[in-house]
Amino acid sequence: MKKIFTMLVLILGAFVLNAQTLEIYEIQGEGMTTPYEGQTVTTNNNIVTMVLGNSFFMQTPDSRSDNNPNTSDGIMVYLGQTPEVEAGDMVNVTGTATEYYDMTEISNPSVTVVSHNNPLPTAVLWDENTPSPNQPWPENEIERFEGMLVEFYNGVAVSGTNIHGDFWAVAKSQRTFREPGIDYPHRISGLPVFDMNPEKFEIDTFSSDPTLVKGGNVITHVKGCVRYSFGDYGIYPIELEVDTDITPDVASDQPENQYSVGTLNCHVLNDDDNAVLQTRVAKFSKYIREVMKSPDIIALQEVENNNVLQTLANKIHSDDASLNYTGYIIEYDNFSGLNLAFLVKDGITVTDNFLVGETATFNLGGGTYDTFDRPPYMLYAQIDNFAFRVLNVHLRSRNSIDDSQDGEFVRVKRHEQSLWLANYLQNIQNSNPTSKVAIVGDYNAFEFTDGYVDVLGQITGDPDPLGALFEVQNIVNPPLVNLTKNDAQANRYSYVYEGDAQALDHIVVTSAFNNYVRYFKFVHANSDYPEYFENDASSPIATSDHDGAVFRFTTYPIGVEDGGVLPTKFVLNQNYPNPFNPTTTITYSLPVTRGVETQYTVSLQIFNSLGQKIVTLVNKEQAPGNYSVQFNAENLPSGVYFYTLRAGDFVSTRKMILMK
Ligand SMILES: [Ca+2]
Ligand SMILES: [Ca+2]
Ligand SMILES: [Ca+2]
Ligand SMILES: [Ca+2]
Repeated sequence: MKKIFTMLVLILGAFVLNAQTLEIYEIQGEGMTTPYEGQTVTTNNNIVTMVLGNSFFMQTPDSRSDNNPNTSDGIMVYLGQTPEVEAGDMVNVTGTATEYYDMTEISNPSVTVVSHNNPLPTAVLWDENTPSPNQPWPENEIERFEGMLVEFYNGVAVSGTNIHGDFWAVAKSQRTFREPGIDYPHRISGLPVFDMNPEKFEIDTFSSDPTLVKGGNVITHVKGCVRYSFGDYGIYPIELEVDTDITPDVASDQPENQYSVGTLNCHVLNDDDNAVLQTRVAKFSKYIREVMKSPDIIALQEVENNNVLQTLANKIHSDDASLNYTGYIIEYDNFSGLNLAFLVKDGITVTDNFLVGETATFNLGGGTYDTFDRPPYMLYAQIDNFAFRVLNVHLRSRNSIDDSQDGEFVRVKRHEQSLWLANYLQNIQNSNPTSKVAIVGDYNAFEFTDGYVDVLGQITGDPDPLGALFEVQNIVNPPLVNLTKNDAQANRYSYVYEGDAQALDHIVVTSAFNNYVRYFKFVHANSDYPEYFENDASSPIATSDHDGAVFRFTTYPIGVEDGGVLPTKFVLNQNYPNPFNPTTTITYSLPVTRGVETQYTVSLQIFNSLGQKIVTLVNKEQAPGNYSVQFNAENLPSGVYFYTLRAGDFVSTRKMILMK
C-alpha cells in the first residue's frame, strides 16, 4: 500500500513539473480561483488584447472559444517588465498559474510571438442586466469575465475620477443611489435591505494620463479587459468614449429679496500645516462664492478652531471685498478636535449662539454615554424684524453600524440623538408654533430609513413607511419638512460612497418656516468630481468630500391662494355672490412691505344696519397674502349688512345684501 502511494506521488509530481497545454478557459475554470494554482501551464495561439506597463491580457480566438458563459476566455500575463508584444499578436505562453490577490494570472512566463495583426476576439456585451443588479448575486457574476474583453454602450459614470485615475460606472443609463435599508447581506426580518448596487464596477484609466469625469457623465462606449483589484472588479479600457464635462453644478444667483442659509461639511479643515490651510481656504472661498453663491449664513462642520474660521472669512473678503462674514465657533472638547461653526454675512443680526445637548446622556449595558460628541450649535438670527434660528448638527456616522461588537452602540447612539433632537424641536414648536427653525448640517443619515434607525423620520416626525429597528416615536407634530425631498431625485446627494450617491447632509425646516422657503438645492463640485483638483487653489472642485446645500427664503410667506404672487397693497374686495343666500365669500389682501414687520393683527367683523356686531370671522395674526373667508347667514334675517377689515392701521368697510 505504502509503495503504491509513493508511486502515485511521484507520478503526480512529474505531471505538475511538466507544463500542461491548456486553453485559457480551462486555466480560469468556472470557480473563483484557477484549478491549476501554482502549476506550470502552457497555452498556445491566443490573441494579445491589451498591453499594460509590465503585463498583457490575452484571449482565446473566437473560433476556439468554449462558448461557456461561466468560464473566462481571457487572462492576464504578468512579466514584471515591459512586454515585447502588441495587441493583435498571436502568442504562446508558458508560466505559473497564479492567484495574485484573487486575480488569476500567468506569472514568470516565457512568451513566443507566433504572428501579428490578428483580429481581436469579440468582446462580451454588458448591459443593464449584466452585471446583475439583483441580489443574491452568483459568486462568479463578474469573475466569469475576469481577464476577458467586454464592452457596453450608453452607461454612466457613478463617481468622479479618483487620484488613481479610476471611476465607478454602470453599464446602464440609471445612476446608482444608496437605497433604503440595511446593507446586504445583513438582514432583519420585516425590515428593508439595501442590495449594495452590485452592478457597479470601476473603469481604470491611468493616473499618469487620467480621464477626468464626474458622476452622471454618459459613457457612450467602453471596451476593455476585466481586472480584479482590492476587492473590486474593473475594466482597463482600450476604447473609451465618455463625457468629460466637469463643470460644477452651482446654485442660481440669489434674487434681491431673498435670504439664504447653506451647509457644508469641510472634511477636517485644520491649521496643522499652514501651506495646506492656505490652499484649502482658497478653495473654500471659491466653493462658497462660486458654487454656493455666498449664502447669508453658512453652517460648517469639521472646522478645527477659530483661527481656521477667521482665516477663511478673511480669504473670502480678500477675494471679494463686498463679502463680510463674521465667524462663530464654540470650540468644544471632543476626540476629533473638530467643531461646528457659522459664517454670517453683514446684514444678518445674530442675537444669540450656544451649544445644546452637551449634558445629554444615554444608558446602554450598564454604561452611561454622551448623546453628542459634537453638540448641536444654535444660532439666533434676525433680518429686520424677521427672526429665525439655525441649528447646526453633525450626528454620529454609520461607521461600524453592522458590526457584531460595536454595531449596537452605534445604532443606539444614532437613535438617542434623533430622539433628543425630536424632543428639543417639539419643545420649540410647543412654546411657539410660529418658530422658524432650520436644522442644517451633516446628519450622517439618509432622507429614508437605513433599516436600523430612521434618523430623519424621527427628527422630522415624518417616518419612512418602510420602518426601522427602532420604531419612530410620535414626538414631532406638525412634522418638519426635509427640503432634500424638494430637490429632483437625480440631484438628491451630497456624498458618494463607492459609486452610491446619497444625501447625508440635509436642511430641515419647521412647517412655520417652510411657508417662506423659495429655493433648495444641493450644489455639486465635490462629492462626485475628480479628486485631482484637491491641491489646486484655483479650482472649487474637490474642496471637500461632501457637497453643500443651500436654501433661500423671503421674509414674507408664500401666498396660499395666489400661486405665490404676493399683493403689494391692502384690498378688501366686494363679497361674492352679492346679494347672497345664505353664504357668501369675502376676500382680502395683506401686502408685502420690505423691511417692516410682516405679521398683521387682522380682524374681519360683520355688522347689521344698526351698527351692531353680528360675528367676528377673523381675529388673528396673519402674514402677507391673499385670504378668502366664507360667511354663512342662514340664521340671520334678510337685509343690509356691513363687513369691516382691520389690519394694522388699515380699515375698510363694505356693504352686502342678504336676500332670502
Ligand atoms: Ca468561456
Ligand atoms: Ca478572481
Ligand atoms: Ca479567475
Ligand atoms: Ca440597487
